[in-house]
This record gives sequence, structure tokens and C-alpha cells, in this order.
Amino acid sequence: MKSGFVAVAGRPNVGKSTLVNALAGGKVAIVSDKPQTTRRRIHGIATTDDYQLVLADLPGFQRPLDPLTEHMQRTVESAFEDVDGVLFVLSARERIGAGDRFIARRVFELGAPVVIALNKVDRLKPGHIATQMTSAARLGDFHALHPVSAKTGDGVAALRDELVGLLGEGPLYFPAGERTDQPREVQIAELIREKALALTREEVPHAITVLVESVDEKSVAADVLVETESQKQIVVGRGGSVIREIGTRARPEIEQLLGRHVFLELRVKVRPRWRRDESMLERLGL
Ligand SMILES: Nc1nc2c(ncn2[C@@H]2O[C@H](COP(=O)(O)OP(=O)(O)OP(=O)(O)O)[C@@H](O)[C@H]2O)c(=O)[nH]1
Ligand SMILES: [Mg+2]
Repeated sequence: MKSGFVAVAGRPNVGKSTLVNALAGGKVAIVSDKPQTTRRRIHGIATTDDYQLVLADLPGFQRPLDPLTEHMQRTVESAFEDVDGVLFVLSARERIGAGDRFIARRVFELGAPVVIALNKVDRLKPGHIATQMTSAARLGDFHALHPVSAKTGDGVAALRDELVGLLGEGPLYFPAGERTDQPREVQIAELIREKALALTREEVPHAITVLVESVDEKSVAADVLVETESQKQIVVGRGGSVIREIGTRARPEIEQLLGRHVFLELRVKVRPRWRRDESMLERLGL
């Protein structure tokens, strides 16, 4: 049995979580078109008879702005100790530049093999992909470089094989059927947050967090927290239209997770400056 851990590095929004989901073969991390979607470390686990590959999805590398983003950056830093490899994700749709070089300096000095995934190659012209691969190759002494599309799945199987190749003999770290290490309440909160992110923009997504208050046989109750009254108005929407839509989108996925029908009760509340409140961050597990 081969087993081990691979940490996922990259700038915000390059598709790390989408790629972890594709590699794990199911949804473990939420995804959005806004940067800073992932706030905690999430293990995505792929297990077969021959191997267990544990991917650590992480927040993107960033300059901390407040206690929340400080905690996120600390999560990133601490996740690169004791890994069998690093999966360094780049977006082929953006210029490979200073931000990527900054991260490259950090990941290549770790001593673990670095596999570069040049993501989002779907619908790009071959010539453009080739140019981006050349720029990616200049970032450091990589073990392998794979053009992939986490969205279409192109190249994902080959990338998974590459990562499995980094693993040594080892035990099963997680039960064979388990795809993530996240507690059920956290998974539910994240699904709700994902829908809230999709329906809001500008500063609002960053000010949203979700706390699940209760899960029982028939119902799930959760609070959607924002920082200001005007953000609350946006998340509630006219006549409650936005929060209702968040619930409509989240409920089927929550029901799939729980394996039963539930009534989803969402309340939007204002928690001023929760991103700066250490006790709140602790309660959220961030
Ligand atoms: N076209 C295309 N879009 C992609 C691909 N992979 C991810 N995306 C999109 O890129 C955006 C960001 O994806 P995420 O997986 O949330 O990115 P991330 O790197 O985890 O972002 P953070 O958690 O904020 O650091 C989403 O809108 C995805 O749908 C891809 O292969 N092709
Ligand atoms: Mg993410």
C-alpha cells in the first residue's frame, strides 16, 4: 500500500479546490469565482486497493489583511511540513508573474518534489498553452508539469498517477470510503457559504461566514453571518429573495450529504467585525 500527503499551493482563484475535487473524485471543497473562497485546510482523499492519496486543499497564498487572512496564511505555512510532495497550481488563463514567483520561492525551498499543474487549459489554443508551459517551467526545479483542466477533467487522471508516484509505503490514514476529513456540520456550513458567495459580489462574499446551529432528523438550522446591516440587506434580498435562493440551492446538496430530506432554516445576522474577533474565528474553526 502506498500512502501519503500532498499539499496544494497557488494563488487565490487558480482552481486549487476544483482540482482537489477532481482528483478526489467528488466534491470535498467549495468553489467560487471569488478569490479567498477556501479558508481552512481541507483533506480530499482518493483511495484505491493500491494507494491512498491525501490532498491538503488550502487557502491561496496571500498578504494578510486582518486576523482572518492572517489565520488563513498561517494555515498555508504550517501545511507544508511533512508532505510527500507539493502540487503547485497555476492558471493558464492569467499571466504567470510575480505572485507565482513569490510562491515558487517558498515551495521549491521545501525540499519535497513539486508537481506543477497548469490549470484551466480548456478552450485555450495549443500555442497559448505551450507559451504558458514554458513560463511555468521557469519557476523552479519541478518534478513534473501537467497541463490540466479541473473543470473538464482533462489531464486529471495522469496528474493523479503522477502524485501517487510520489508516495511511499504507508498505512491507511483514513477509512477507505472517506473522501474528506471535514465534520458534517462544517461541510453543511460550507455548502451554504458556497451558494451565498455565488449570489453576492464585491466586498460581501468576504464578509460572509456560516455557522450551523443544529442538525436533526428533520431539519438543519444555520446562521449566515455578515459584518454590517447593509450586507445583511444584500444577503436577505428584496422580500427575502436572496436568502431564499441560497437555501433552494444548498438544500439538495445538504440532503445528498445527509441522505435524507430536511427543512433548511437560514437566518441572516450581523456580527460586526467577526473577521477580527479571535473568539469568533476560534468558534468557526479558522
Ligand atoms: N475554465 C476553467 N475554470 C476553472 C477551472 N478550474 C477552476 N475554474 C474556475 O476558477 C474559479 C476558482 O476556482 P476555485 O477552485 O474556487 O479556486 P481556488 O484556487 O480554490 O480559489 P481560493 O480557494 O479562493 O484560493 C471558479 O470559478 C472555477 O469554476 C478550469 O479547469 N477551467
Ligand atoms: Mg479554494
